[in-house]
Amino acid sequence: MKPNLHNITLAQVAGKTEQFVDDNLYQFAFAGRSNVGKSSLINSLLDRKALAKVSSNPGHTVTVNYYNLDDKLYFVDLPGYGYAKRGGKNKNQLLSVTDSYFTQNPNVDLLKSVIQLVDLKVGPTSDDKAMIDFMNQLNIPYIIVATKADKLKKAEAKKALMKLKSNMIIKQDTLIIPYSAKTGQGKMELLTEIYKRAELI
Ligand SMILES: Nc1nc2c(ncn2[C@@H]2O[C@H](COP(=O)(O)OP(=O)(O)O)[C@@H](O)[C@H]2O)c(=O)[nH]1
Ligand SMILES: [Mg+2]
Repeated sequence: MKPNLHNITLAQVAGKTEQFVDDNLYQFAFAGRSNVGKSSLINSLLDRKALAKVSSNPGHTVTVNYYNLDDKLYFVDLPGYGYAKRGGKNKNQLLSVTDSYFTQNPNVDLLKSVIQLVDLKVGPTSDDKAMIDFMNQLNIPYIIVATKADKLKKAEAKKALMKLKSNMIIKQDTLIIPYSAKTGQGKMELLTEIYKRAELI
């Protein structure tokens, strides 16, 4: 059964390893650089205006946030990476929380997929490539969501998608979904895919 999206709670805010959620629900983690449209994507998927804060201060979140969807699965909002303005100590903390979610998390086997965001127009940045490479190495399944698709004309969007599909760093047969939080493009496809992978439909 699909989750009732009226029943969503921010179940846990984890700033360190010991705070990672420890129960048996499947998890889907959302990863991407700051400003790629991650908060907008989560809000759009869940029909909320401001569940995940659309930040005017990029890179501010240094916690792993767990949204419980009707006790059926978790959406896990990972910190945005790759924002140069927040260098030094903060950047390290940012990387280490995300890193430990994958490497020091006893429940990582419940992670069904990472929803990896890439700006469709911009393409994968060096930080995106590092993240994708990291997932390839750890054998973590992922879906690429190409954000802000509405910013491109149809022909341009098609071209950008082809380019993304042929990007060597992205594992072959990876699902790539163009998305717009503005128009709702890609929303049904992504939600359906998540529910399938969570064995809810
Ligand atoms: N045109 C367009 N703009 C978007 C879309 N998604 C996000 N944005 C804008 O991109 C900026 C960053 O969005 P946000 O969701 O806060 O990104 P985050 O830092 O990755 O969480 C904001 O100004 C959003 O309004 C989209 O689908 N289309
Ligand atoms: Mg955000």
